[in-house]
Amino acid sequence: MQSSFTRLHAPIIFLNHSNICRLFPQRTASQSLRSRVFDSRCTASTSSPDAVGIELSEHTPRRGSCYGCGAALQTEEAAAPGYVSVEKYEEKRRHRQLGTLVCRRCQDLSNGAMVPGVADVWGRDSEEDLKVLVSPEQLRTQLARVREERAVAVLLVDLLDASGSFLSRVRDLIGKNPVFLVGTKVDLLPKGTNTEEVAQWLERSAAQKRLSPIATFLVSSRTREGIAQVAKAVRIERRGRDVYIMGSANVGKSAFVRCAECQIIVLEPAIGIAGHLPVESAMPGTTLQLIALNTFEAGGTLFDTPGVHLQHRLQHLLEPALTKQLLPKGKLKPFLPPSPQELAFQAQLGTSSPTSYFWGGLVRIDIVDAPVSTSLAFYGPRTMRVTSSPLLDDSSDHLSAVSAKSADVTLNLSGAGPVADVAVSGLPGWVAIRTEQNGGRLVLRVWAPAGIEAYVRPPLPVPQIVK
Ligand SMILES: Nc1nc2c(ncn2[C@@H]2O[C@H](COP(=O)(O)OP(=O)(O)OP(=O)(O)O)[C@@H](O)[C@H]2O)c(=O)[nH]1
Ligand SMILES: [Mg+2]
Repeated sequence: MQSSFTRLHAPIIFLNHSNICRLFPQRTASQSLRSRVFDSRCTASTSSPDAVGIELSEHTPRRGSCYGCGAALQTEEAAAPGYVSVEKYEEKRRHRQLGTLVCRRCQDLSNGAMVPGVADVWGRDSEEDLKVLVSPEQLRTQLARVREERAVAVLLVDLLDASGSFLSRVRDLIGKNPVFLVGTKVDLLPKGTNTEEVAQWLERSAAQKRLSPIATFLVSSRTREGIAQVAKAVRIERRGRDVYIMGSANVGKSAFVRCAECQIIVLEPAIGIAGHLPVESAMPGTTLQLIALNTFEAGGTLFDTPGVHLQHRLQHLLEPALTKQLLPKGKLKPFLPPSPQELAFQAQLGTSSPTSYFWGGLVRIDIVDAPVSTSLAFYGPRTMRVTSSPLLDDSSDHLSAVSAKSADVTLNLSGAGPVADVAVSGLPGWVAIRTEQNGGRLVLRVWAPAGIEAYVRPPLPVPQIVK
C-alpha cells in the first residue's frame, strides 16, 4: 500500500487553551475508509418557512416545504429530499395543510435509515447524485442572513467532538449578534463528570477562538438536562429578536430545537405550535433549509438551521452506515490498554519502550519518548478496538486509511496527572494521556487519515481512572 504523509515537527509546547495544537493543516480528503476502518491491520497486539433558494434538481419545486428537513416539496424525484407523492400533495393542498407534510427522506431518516441529503459523503459525487443532493456551499449560503439581522445566535458544539465540531470564525457567520454557547450530548460524557468544569473548559476553547458568549451551557436532548436553563436565558435575551440555532452538522441542533421548543413555550406561550417539528437523525446533513418555528407569542421566530459541513471531519470519508456505528449508545467508558511500561515488561524490554497504539484502524498514536508512568485512556465508540505494538516504522501501512499523515508533538510535563487529549475531527471521543511524573517531556506522533484534522488539546476534565 502506498503511503503519502507529511511529517510536521512541532516545537516543544506546553498545552493550554491558547495553543491547542492542530496537527494537520486542512486538506481535501479523497479516499474512503469503508468498512476496513474497524479492522486494524496491526497484528502485534497485546490487548421554512419559505423554501429559500435550493433548487434540488431541474424540476420545479411545488409550494410548501417539508417540516422535517425544510426542503422544498416536490413530486417528481423520489430519490431527492422534499419528495411526496402527487396524491398526498394534492390532498393536503386541497385541505390547506401543506405544513403537515414530511418528505419521504425524512420518514426514512426517522426510521433509522441513513439517507444522504448533502453531496459531501464519500462516493456520492456522481452526476446522478449531484442532481439530487445539496452542496455544503448551498447550505452555508442560507446562513448568510444571520449576520445581517438583529438576532440571537445559539451556537452548539458536540461535547464528544468538541475540537472538530466547534466552528471557527463564528463572527463571520453571526456578525455582532449576541451568542450563547451550548455543549450538547452531555448525557454521553463519562459517569461522574463535573459539568461545571467542562463548561469552563468549553469557555476556554471559545476564548481561544476569540468568542465571548453571553453564557455557556451544557445540555442533553435525551435527558433534557440544561435545556430549561438555555430556554430561559434565550427568552430573557432575545427581546423580540429571532433566534438561530447554529453549529456544524450533526451536533444536535434539531434534537435541541425539538426539546427546547416545549420549554420556551412553557415560558412564553406560543401562538402556533403545530407539533410538526424538525427531524433529528444520525445522518449528517439532515436539515437542508432554515426551518422557522412560530414559537414566540411576542413576535420573532426560532430557526433550526442546516449544519455547517466541515471538510476536516471524519464523516466525509465514511460510508453513512459507519458514521452511524460510531455514535455512542451510552455514556463513554474509558478503555485502558496496557501502558508502555507494562508492554515493555511483558516483552522483557526493560522498564519502558516506545509504543504504537492503534484505534480502530483509523488513528495511530506513537508514544515515542515518555516517562515510565505514562498511560493512555481511550474514550470512544465501543466498535473501535484498541491494539498496541512496539513502536512501528514511519509507514502508514498499518492503518486502514490509504493515505495517513503523521505529526510529532513534544510536551513539557509540569505536574503529575492528565497531560493532554488527542482528538480526531468527527470522531466521538478522545484519548487521554497522563503521567505520574512532575517534569520531563513526552514525545507523541499522531497519525490520522489525510484531510482529517487531529488535535492535541488540554485534557477534558473527566474523572481520572488509574489502574
Ligand atoms: N445521546 C444524545 N444524542 C443526541 C443528543 N442530541 C442529538 N443527539 C443525536 O445526535 C444525532 C444528530 O442530531 P441532530 O439533531 O439531527 O443534529 P443536527 O445538528 O440537527 O444535524 P444536521 O441537521 O445534519 O446538521 C442524532 O442521532 C441525535 O439523536 C443528545 O443530547 N444526547
Ligand atoms: Mg438538523
